Amino acid sequence: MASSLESLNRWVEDVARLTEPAQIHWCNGSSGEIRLLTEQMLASGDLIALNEETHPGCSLHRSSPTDVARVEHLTYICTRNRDDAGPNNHWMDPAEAHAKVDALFAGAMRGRTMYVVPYCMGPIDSPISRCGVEITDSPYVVANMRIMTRMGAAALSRIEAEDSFVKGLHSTGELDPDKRFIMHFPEELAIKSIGSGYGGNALLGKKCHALRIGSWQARSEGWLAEHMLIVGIENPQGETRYIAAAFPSACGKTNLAMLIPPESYREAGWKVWTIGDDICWMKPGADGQLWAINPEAGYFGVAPGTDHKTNPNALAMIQRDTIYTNVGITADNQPWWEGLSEGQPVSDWQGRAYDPAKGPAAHPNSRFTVAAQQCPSWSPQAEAAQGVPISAIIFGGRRPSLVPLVFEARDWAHGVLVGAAMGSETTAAATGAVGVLRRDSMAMKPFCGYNFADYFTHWLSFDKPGAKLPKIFHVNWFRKGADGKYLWPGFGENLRVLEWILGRCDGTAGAEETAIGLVPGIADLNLDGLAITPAASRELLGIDEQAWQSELAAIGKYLDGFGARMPQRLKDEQRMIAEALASKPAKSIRAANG
Ligand code: GTP
Ligand code: SPV
Ligand code: MN
Repeated sequence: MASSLESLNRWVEDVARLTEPAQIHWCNGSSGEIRLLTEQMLASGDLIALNEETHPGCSLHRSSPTDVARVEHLTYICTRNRDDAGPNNHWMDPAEAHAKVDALFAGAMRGRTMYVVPYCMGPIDSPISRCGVEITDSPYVVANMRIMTRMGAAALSRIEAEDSFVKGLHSTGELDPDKRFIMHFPEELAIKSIGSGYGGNALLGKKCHALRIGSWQARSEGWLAEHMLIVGIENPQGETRYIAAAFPSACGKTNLAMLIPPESYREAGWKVWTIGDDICWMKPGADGQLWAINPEAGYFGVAPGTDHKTNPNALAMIQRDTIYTNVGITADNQPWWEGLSEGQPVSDWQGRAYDPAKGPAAHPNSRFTVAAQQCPSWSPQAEAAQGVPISAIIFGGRRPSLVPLVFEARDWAHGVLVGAAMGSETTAAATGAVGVLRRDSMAMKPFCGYNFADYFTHWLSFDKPGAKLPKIFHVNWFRKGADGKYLWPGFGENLRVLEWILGRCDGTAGAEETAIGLVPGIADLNLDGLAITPAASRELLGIDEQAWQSELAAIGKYLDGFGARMPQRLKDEQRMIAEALASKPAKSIRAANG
């Protein structure tokens, strides 16, 4: 069998023949290399220097105004059998997809440099990590990949020693939305992305590899590739436990991963340790627990809303050596976005004079790219080859009504249903309408590289003898009162909910049984010092079982939409809850009555 290096060399030659670059640069990831690349981008206007005194080493990139978010309608899973991609994905026949994009790649790199970017997703020495190579003609993508992944010489050595790697081909092409495609070929471990230079469309290690191709590999190899943050919670006794949480895009993962405990918790000795803010790879260990790594080495976080009050750790980590994309700038050249309490924008994200009538200064999906280590709460365990053991898995989304602040699934299979049934309002992280409620199973609707029905079967399969699985919970920070305002203060205060969750894992926290799961009574949550009325807390924890009956009916319909591949076990769970809601009203409203 040909070695990986031979296969890499051959692929680079083939791509060069097709795309006709002026030169080829193999990235080694060194500091000299990135210094030179940054100078070139500052000279070409790809990057704009920011205030060197307040933000040393920081720069701004303005993307094309038609290229500001992931494009789910142009993202395809190309499997030989259409059913393997499932109703949750756009599908194209692999041969047709290759022909379609190869025609766009022909000559696409003329006059440009083609960068060959070897990278490793996860610590270089971790058995859970996987490698890939991205070929791109965007120096901005190279600079981002250098922050977001372990990129360069060490990754190339690992690739040489292994027998496969993910091949990702990217070109910004003409940035024409009509000539834009994000194609995945899981059976070939390949990605072809053209026509976008933005985020998950272009940084192929992230959503394309670590989730879409990763989830496919995970199923065949017995692990999980998930759209989850990983956070360590250290209690006053000095014990740290790890939680993984799946929220859809722009629904609070980065914020929860870096939360700063409320003052009373800090004084008592609680600490929070950040492992990852977007992606989690989990594998059962010899001890039966799920062990997790963050395959990324940096954060590509949402800028708007990041402030001292909401996410002080994030604000602190982005004061130096950060790439900003599509934010506004102040008169003295500092980055600015909506929600930042200091400074005034003079230019908006498109470089126009700031005019509130023309919209926000920063694009709602504007982002920062920063090395993980710069986060004040960064955990050295993020480098641990074996990963960290997961005690609890949390699902959640933006639900303005119905869904309580927190509830616990009775067991693993119920938890899988809770994840599968997740719904959330859409956000600016993807092109399209914002604020529309849609099902987003496990926050993976845009990212699962295969049929959701098979994915749920895979999740269910972890429940086997000897497994010491995490408990599963659902949270909702976004429930609104009659006045349209959030009922829950969120952000740092979310630790109060995490404390209850960990208390449930220990068996020390109380809960009330309802048809939808175990809900804390008001006395089970620590609400000391919170300016929240008893009526609001009752509303936050309350269950309107009539509304839940319609929700369960909608969930049943959603599951049926996947046809014969949908596991019966999940349908049974749905039916059991629907029946319990219909037959046990007295018990299920206990939480609502406090
Ligand atoms: P992706 O990077 O797109 O996957 O997003 P994410 O899940 O990491 O979301 P992020 O933490 O960046 O939060 C997105 C938005 O939600 C920001 O504007 C936050 O201010 C807001 N947000 C985060 N946590 C909370 C919370 O607890 N309560 C409220 N009300 N808003 C929150
Ligand atoms: C998301 O949309 O979930 C993100 C941003 O984390 S992107 O990298 O564009 O996918
Ligand atoms: Mn994300």
